[in-house]
Amino acid sequence: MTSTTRTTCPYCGVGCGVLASVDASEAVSISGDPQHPANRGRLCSKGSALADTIATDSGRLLQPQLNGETVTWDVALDTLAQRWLAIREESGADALAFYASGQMLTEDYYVANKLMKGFVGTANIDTNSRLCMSSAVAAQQYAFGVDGVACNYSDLESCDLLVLIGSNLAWCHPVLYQRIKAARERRPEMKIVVIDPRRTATCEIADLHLPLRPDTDIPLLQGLLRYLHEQSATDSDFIAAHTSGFSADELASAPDLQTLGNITAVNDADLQCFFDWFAATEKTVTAYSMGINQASEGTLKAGAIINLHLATGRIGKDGCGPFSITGQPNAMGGREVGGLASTLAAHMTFTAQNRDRLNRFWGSTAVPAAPGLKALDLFEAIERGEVRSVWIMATNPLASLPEAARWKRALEACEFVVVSDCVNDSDTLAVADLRLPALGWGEKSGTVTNTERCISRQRAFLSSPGNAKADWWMVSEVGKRMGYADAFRFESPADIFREHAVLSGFENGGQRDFDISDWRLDSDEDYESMEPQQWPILENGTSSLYREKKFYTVDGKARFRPMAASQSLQLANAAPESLVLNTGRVRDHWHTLTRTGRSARLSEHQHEPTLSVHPARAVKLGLPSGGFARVSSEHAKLTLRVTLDENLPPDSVFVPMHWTHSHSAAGPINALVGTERDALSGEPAFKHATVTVAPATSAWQGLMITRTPLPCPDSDYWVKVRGDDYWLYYLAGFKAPLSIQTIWSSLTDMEYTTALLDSKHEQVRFLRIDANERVSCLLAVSTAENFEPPLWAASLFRHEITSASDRLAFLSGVPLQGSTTISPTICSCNGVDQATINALIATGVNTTAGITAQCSAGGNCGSCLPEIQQMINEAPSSRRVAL
Ligand SMILES: Nc1nc2c(c(=O)[nH]1)N[C@H]1C(S)=C(S)[C@@H](COP(=O)(O)OP(=O)(O)OC[C@H]3O[C@@H](n4cnc5c(=O)[nH]c(N)nc54)[C@H](O)[C@@H]3O)O[C@H]1N2
Ligand SMILES: Nc1nc2c(c(=O)[nH]1)N[C@H]1C(S)=C(S)[C@@H](COP(=O)(O)OP(=O)(O)OC[C@H]3O[C@@H](n4cnc5c(=O)[nH]c(N)nc54)[C@H](O)[C@@H]3O)O[C@H]1N2
Ligand code: SF4
Ligand SMILES: [Mo]
Repeated sequence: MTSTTRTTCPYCGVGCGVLASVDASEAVSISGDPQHPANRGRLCSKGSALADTIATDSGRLLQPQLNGETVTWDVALDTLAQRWLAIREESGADALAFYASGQMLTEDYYVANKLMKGFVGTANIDTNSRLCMSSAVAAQQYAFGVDGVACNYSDLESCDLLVLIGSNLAWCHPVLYQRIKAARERRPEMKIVVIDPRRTATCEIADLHLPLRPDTDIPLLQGLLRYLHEQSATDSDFIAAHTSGFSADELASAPDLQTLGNITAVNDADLQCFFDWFAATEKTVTAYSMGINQASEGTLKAGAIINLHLATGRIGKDGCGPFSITGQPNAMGGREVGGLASTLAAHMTFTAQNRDRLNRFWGSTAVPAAPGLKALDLFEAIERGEVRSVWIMATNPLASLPEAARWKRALEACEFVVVSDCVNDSDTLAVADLRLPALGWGEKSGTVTNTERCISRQRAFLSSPGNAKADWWMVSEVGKRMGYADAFRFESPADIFREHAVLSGFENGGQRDFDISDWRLDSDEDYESMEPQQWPILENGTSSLYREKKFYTVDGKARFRPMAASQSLQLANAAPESLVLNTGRVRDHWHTLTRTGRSARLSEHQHEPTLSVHPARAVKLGLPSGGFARVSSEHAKLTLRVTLDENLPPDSVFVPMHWTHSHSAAGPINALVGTERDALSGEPAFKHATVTVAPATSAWQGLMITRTPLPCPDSDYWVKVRGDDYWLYYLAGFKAPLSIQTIWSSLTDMEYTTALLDSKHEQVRFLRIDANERVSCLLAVSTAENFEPPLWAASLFRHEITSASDRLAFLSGVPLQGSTTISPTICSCNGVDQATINALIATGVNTTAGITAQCSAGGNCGSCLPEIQQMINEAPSSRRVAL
């Protein structure tokens, strides 16, 4: 018997509906929910591979642990409650803090915010969303009086001009990207402009790509506003009737087109083309993401985008608007419950009236008067010992915060660190005093809100493993044990959601945009069967904000953000001397690898956290492709493998954010990034660290393949990669070993069975056979510079019993019969690699449809189609460097 559950993908903010089926043998299969309005059955590579990342035993945290010892839930929760009561008694409520996450469900988030702001009595609850979209929040609150996202996904399809700025939608919101691509095929007149220093996979659907110099968005956007004003392409009626703060004087000092070319390094013709399209196209959407938010002037950047839409009246109508694309699955739900230190619940801000209102609603007296500490301020307060205890939930700050190593020391010194997580090996769990095992996706129930304000159910379809519990339950239990039994008497997520919904309407009277109090969810059955639903619901059943041109400011008008304070408007015209380190995402990995790092097929797309460098810059710096580079910032030095990438500007390098200390000697990458942040939102400037790069020559390199994972290898450079039945370790050392034979013993305390010295290739190959005659570990080490890792040998691990010829093949370095050298997987759904696709391109196949027809790549979720297109475009001269 197979049972199928309708649920929602736990990854990105698109919020796709998922059908999860469990058969009699408890095997899980995943497909897209054809009825969900976000995706209509589509899924991307990460969503399609969700079943691979479900783990119930190995790697899971299954019992509460106090100082490394397993304890009962009673001991764990009593200890937490007692410690918090004692610290509050001694040092006041602000000595306590909660660090939450846009990956918590709305119900988890609601109780965490209620506990901290309502009953512990501190606003020190902030979230990893601070690192993600807090600049967009600050910009929207200023402009609209509330943090209300102005668009729906359908606007991305119905607009005539789509500007994607600071967003790599093809990899980060792939299903939205596919929807846009399909819309463009239906309406070829629709134009798409991508504004990103890198030429990303998203550019495959772009009519125009503006590869602007990093952080020159504000001059570009203000220059555009000046141009629109000069061309009389602004909407003066709209400005007069519905906005305040428009300043023509301010625009006079914005750069003109000629100056802009120098500032942004974009050629004049492309700038002119963009400006003309923008001026001429009424139905314009500007969608933005981390290239805008994660900047020292992120709030101003987002404000400059909103200004353009206010000046042209392109908001609150079909196919128009500034669209903040959120990252995490429930960043929007977190905003609704007030999970940021700078907001109260239900889209309320810190006013005396709102505080009083919340105290009365919750039956408390403790709601604080002023905002609490924003993420980085919070960790600084922990460092100073002012915050004495922190509870971290569903986020891995020791990998995701800038200057990551510094917060490791701060948390080690902190009196009482509590971490709730599903896995047992995150960088942050390593420093926790109290570890609380949380239920994960598929095991827990609740709701999430996606980027277009659509609330969907996540439903459990698996039983709870070990002693893991839901996050809302842990928080409620601590609330009860701190003496607030009445306020935390929740029996289920449905109970919590109902309270949250009632609060949204409490004394609202149209003052706050978020009001779902009339949703009919009286019984648990109503909640159980809840369909995905956007808010607000208009009379005609559709959803839209600002349709009535009503904003939530004091005078009901939207506000222009003054730009005079912007430093980047005063930028010198010359290219920066130093290199800019840009960080971001790759297609198949999610954040700090605690989930996608468990899937062999998702790990195949990119094995190592490579440093991408423009070929011209690499020549200047003396960096060979495939060799190593030492990347240094004020904060750290990391060694990374080099990849050449013509799609980068020569003055910047790119490193993916994902690899942590649990996965690589080079992790966390954030050790390099400094804590420079936006003064208004507190969001870190993750995209623009200053680094220097120098070549690093390895003395030896190796590849180890093991059946069971090893502890972190004792080697200068290592990266651990999940394979089907094995783990791969890329290894290198920068000091000459005594002999290459000594390397085996420095990496493992196991004995090898046989080894062979291949002097011709300056290589030693070691092999270990276990008691069942299976290969359990093999290692190839070489002192030669041109070491080719024998990835083909991984196929030995598929065999139950290894034959003598298999062993000989490996030892003699001759690929096994039928095995091929692994090249990076392009299509992770159908397992098609780069070499196969390049071979087809070489035979003359020059369309993505042709490639799909020949080898099925791109035939399932389609996430790889932009990359295949890129390979076709780049053939034959510049292929990506093979492993
Ligand atoms: N595969 C995958 N998808 C994800 C995630 C993931 O981990 N993996 N995470 C999710 C989350 S939480 C988020 S926040 C989103 C992020 O989604 P995105 O914001 O789309 O992704 P990023 O790669 O962080 O950065 C976007 C782009 O900003 C560009 N950029 C850098 N500096 C500048 C600049 O100065 N100006 C402009 N205009 N652009 C610049 C970068 O080159 C990069 O291509 O992705 C979500 N989706
Ligand atoms: N350099 C650089 N750094 C960045 C960024 C960047 O672009 N560049 N982007 C930033 C952005 S936008 C974001 S959103 C952050 C993301 O950074 P994080 O949120 O720190 O990264 P995740 O790996 O998603 O961490 C989530 C943790 O929660 C655990 N978890 C999963 N499900 C549950 C659950 O149901 N309950 C509990 N209790 N735990 C659970 C996971 O195992 C994991 O340890 O990174 C930020 N850091
Ligand atoms: S686009 Fe992909 S990661 Fe995002 S919600 Fe949909 S399936 Fe999940
Ligand atoms: Mo994010």
